[in-house]
Amino acid sequence: MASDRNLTFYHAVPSRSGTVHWMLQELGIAFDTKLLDLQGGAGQTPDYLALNPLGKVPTIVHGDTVVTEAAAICCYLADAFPEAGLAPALDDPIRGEYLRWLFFSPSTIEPAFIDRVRQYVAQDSSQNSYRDWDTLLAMLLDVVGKAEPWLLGQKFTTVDVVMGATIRFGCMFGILPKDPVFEAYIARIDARPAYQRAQEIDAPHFAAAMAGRS
Ligand SMILES: N[C@@H](CCC(=O)N[C@@H](CS)C(=O)NCC(=O)O)C(=O)O
Repeated sequence: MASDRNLTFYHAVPSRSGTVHWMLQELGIAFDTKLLDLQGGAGQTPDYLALNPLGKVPTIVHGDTVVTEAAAICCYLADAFPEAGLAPALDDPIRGEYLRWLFFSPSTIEPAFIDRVRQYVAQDSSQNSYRDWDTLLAMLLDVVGKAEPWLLGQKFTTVDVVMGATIRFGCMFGILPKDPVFEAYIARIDARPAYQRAQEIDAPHFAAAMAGRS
């Protein structure tokens, strides 16, 4: 396993990299943050594009390994730092369920959110990775409703970071309904010290970004 001393996190506030920041705080490891001014073009420099050709955040560089895509980064970090216990072992039968929900968030929920915001409804639901909105929503309410208290059971895992951040985002922006099932799960996330730490560290950057927008 590579050392945690050589971990650089490319971040911008507010953005999806907040999910990775929360994950890093859950791991409790040392890392360097490079805060990018995306509006100022910091994502489009040749050096950054060599790491992330889309010029987006998040990206991490861990030793010689570069990882982009928020869910992939969280999955990588959980395996790279197993002592934090955020990923089931490779031979644990629950690993299938674990990977399923890690991928479900970016590949199934996020496209549904985008279609919903754009008010796009496909004529043929087989074209959608998420089937259709009502089916997806019922599925999310079912899986989050069964969390006891976390999505894979008693133990908090990376699935709660990735799915939790997505569900939180969906509720915050009114894409998901204000359902008590979602609200109770988000309240459990908000109570986590690691989540609060990430929020506190990002708060001044958030305030500066908001001031710049007004
Ligand atoms: N699929 C990527 C999406 C990353 C993404 O869209 N990042 C946005 C912030 S939320 C970004 O960097 N936007 C700046 C830009 O496009 O210039 C992931 O999940 O990490």
